[in-house]
Amino acid sequence: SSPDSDGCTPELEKAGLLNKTKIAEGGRKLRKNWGSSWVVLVGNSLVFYKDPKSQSPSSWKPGSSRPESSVDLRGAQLHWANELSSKKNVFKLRTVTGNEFLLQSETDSLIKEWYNTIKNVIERLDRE
Ligand code: I3S
Repeated sequence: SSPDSDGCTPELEKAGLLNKTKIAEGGRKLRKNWGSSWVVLVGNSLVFYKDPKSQSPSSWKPGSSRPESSVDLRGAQLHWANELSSKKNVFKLRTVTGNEFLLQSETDSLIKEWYNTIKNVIERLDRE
């Protein structure tokens, strides 16, 4: 049987490294501060962790690392947003609470996969 036969553990959909900056908090604009982030899409949430490569080996404890932040995808909006950055492959995620994030990758195929996967989750939640 699957490890989640009781259906209580949300399914991990995707995980990987992306460049991230938060550009608004509660509708209030923030100064950009790009950084590399380990991004995990699980259940209805996008969860951000520190880039494991930026951590010293001694501080890296598998399973005990806490998320830096997490985003509820219910009611969120997703748009390509190359006009908002000089970087390529940028999309913007806006939560119902007015938090806005830009996510970016130098790898075209990778950013398209992330965009499509997040879009699918948002659309699934819209139908519920
Ligand atoms: O959209 P902006 O404000 O031109 O974004 C750039 C700046 O935030 C810049 O920081 P400082 O203004 O604090 O020096 C960042 O270093 C850049 O990365 C930002 O632009 P990009 O085009 O990389 O999103």
